[in-house]
Amino acid sequence: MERLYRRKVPPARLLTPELARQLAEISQDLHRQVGVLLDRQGLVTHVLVGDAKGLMIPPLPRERGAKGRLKGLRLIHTHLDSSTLTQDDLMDLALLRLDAVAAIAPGPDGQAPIQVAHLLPRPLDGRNWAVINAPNPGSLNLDFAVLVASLEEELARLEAAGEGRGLERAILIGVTGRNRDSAEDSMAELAELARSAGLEVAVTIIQRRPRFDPRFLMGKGKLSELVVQALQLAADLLVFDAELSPSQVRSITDFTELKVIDRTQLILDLFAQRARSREGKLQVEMAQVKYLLPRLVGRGDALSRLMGGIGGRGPGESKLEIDRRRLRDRLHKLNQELAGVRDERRERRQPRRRQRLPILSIIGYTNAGKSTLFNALTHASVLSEDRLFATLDPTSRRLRFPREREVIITDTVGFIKNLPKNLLEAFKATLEELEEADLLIHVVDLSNPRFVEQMATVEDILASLNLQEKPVLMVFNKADRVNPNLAAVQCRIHRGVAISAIAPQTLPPLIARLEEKVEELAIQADWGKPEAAWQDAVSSEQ
Ligand SMILES: Nc1nc2c(ncn2[C@@H]2O[C@H](COP(=O)(O)OP(=O)(O)OP(=O)(O)O)[C@@H](O)[C@H]2O)c(=O)[nH]1
Ligand SMILES: [Mg+2]
Repeated sequence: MERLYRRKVPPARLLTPELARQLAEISQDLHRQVGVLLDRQGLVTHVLVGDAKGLMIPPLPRERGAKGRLKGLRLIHTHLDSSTLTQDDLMDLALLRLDAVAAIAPGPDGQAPIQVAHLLPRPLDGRNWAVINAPNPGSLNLDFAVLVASLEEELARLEAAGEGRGLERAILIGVTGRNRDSAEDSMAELAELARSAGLEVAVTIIQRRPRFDPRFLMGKGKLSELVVQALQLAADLLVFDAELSPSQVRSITDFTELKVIDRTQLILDLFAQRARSREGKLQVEMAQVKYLLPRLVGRGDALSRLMGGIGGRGPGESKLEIDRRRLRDRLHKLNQELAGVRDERRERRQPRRRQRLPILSIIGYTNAGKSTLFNALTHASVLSEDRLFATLDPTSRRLRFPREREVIITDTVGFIKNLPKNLLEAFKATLEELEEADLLIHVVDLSNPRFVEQMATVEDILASLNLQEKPVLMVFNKADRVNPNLAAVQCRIHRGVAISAIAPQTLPPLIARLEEKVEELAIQADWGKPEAAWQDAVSSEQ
C-alpha cells in the first residue's frame, strides 16, 4: 500500500490502468474499499482504506483561493459490488468540490468497470453532475486535464460575472415547518434585508421539514446540494432565515466550507452600516459583541470565515475583534461609554421637558416612510431611502401647526419582526425616548403585501416597551400605490388617515388630525398656550 504513494499519473489521464489494477488487488485482498486522492499533477496525496461498504475521507485542507472552486483533488476508489457511484460518493463530490470521483468494481474475470462523475458548472436536466462509464479503466476515453481546465474556466467566468457587480452573493435559505405562504413572506423580507445590507441574492430556497436537524437545521443531502449550487452561482455565503445556535453555525460552516450567517447577524450588520451618532454606534457594537461572545468557542474557523465582509463589520469602518478576552474588555468599555452618552442626552432633554412641549413620535415598521413623512412635515432632510433601516438615530424638530400650537416631532428607528433581542436591548435607551412621547404616529406602508402583519409587529414591540397605552394615530402611507378602497377601509377600521408622504398636497388632512389630537391632549395635560420662552430650546436637538 505504501507503494501507492509512489504512483504518478500523467496529467491528461484520470488514472492509469496500473494504478487501477493495484487498487483492485489490494481491495480484493482486504475485502475493503481502497482509494487514493490525486492532485492535479497526478501525485497521490492520500491513500484511503475503508470497509466493505464505504470509505471515509479525512478533513482536507481548505481551498487555496478565497472562493470555493474545485478542490484540485480527485478520488479514485474501489467498490466491491458494482461500479455505480453511491449517494455518499456524490455527496463527497459535491461537499468537497472534488475534481472528480471514480469507482472501480474489480470482477473475478479481470474486468473492472469504472464510473466517473464530475460536477457541472450549470445544472443539466436537473442534475449537478455528469457521469461517464467505461467497461474498464484502460478504455476510458477522457482527457482529464482538458476537462478540469474547462470546468475551472467556466466556474471562473461565472465568478467573474458575479464579481463584476462588486457585491457579495448570497443564497437565502428558509427552513420551515410552517405553511409555505408564511415562509415565503418571511423570505421576501429576508431578501429585502439582504439587499439593504448590500448583498446580491443569488437564489432563495425554502425547505420544508417537519423537524429540524439539531446540527445542520436541514438535511445533509440538501446541504450538499447547496454547496454545488453555491459553486454554480458563484455565491459566497449562506444566509439562514432563522437564528442559528453557535454550534449550528459551526457545523454548517465546517460541513459546507461556506460562510454562514443568520437573520440576526444580517440585521446587526445592517445596523452597523447605518449607525451615525456616537450613541447609535456604541449601541450597535454592544449588540454585536453580545452576539459574538457565545460564538467564540472551539475552533475559530467558522468565525474567521465570517470576518471578511458581511457579518464581520463593526459600526463605521472598524472590523470586529474576535479575541474573547478583548471582547469582554470592549463590552465593559462600551457599557461605560454608553452610560456617559446617555447622561449627556438626558441633560440635553431637560429644557424640553420643562417647556412641556407636546412630543409627537413617528414610529412604524422599517421602510414604511417615516423619515419621508418627517421631512415633509418639517422640511428637514433626514436620509430617506428605499432600504431597510435607513434611520437609526432619533431626530427631533419643531413643527408649527396652523393654529400656532408648536410641537416637537421625532423620527425613530424602524421596527421589524423578530427584532434580535440584543438589538432591542441595545436600542432600548433610544426607544425609551418614546416614553416621553405624547402621541405616537404609527406609519404603515399600505403598499406592502405584509402590512397587516407589520402593524401587529409594531404593536407587539410597543407592548414589549410598555408603550401600549400611549395615544396612537394610525397613518396609512403610500396611498398612491394602492387601491383607494383599501386605504378607505383601513382608515375606517383604525380611525386613521391615508397619505402619500411623497406628495405634500396629501398632508393637510393629517396635519388637521394631528392638531386636533394635540389640542385634545393639551386640554388633558394643561400645557397652556405656547410662549416665546422656549424659542430655541429644541432647535439644536439632533
Ligand atoms: N410611492 C411612495 N413611496 C414612498 C412614500 N413614502 C415613502 N416612500 C418611499 O419609501 C421608501 C422608504 O422611506 P423612508 O422614509 O426612508 O422610510 P422609513 O420608515 O424612514 O424607513 P427606515 O428609516 O429604514 O425604517 C423611500 O424610498 C421613500 O421614497 C409614499 O407615500 N409613496
Ligand atoms: Mg427612516
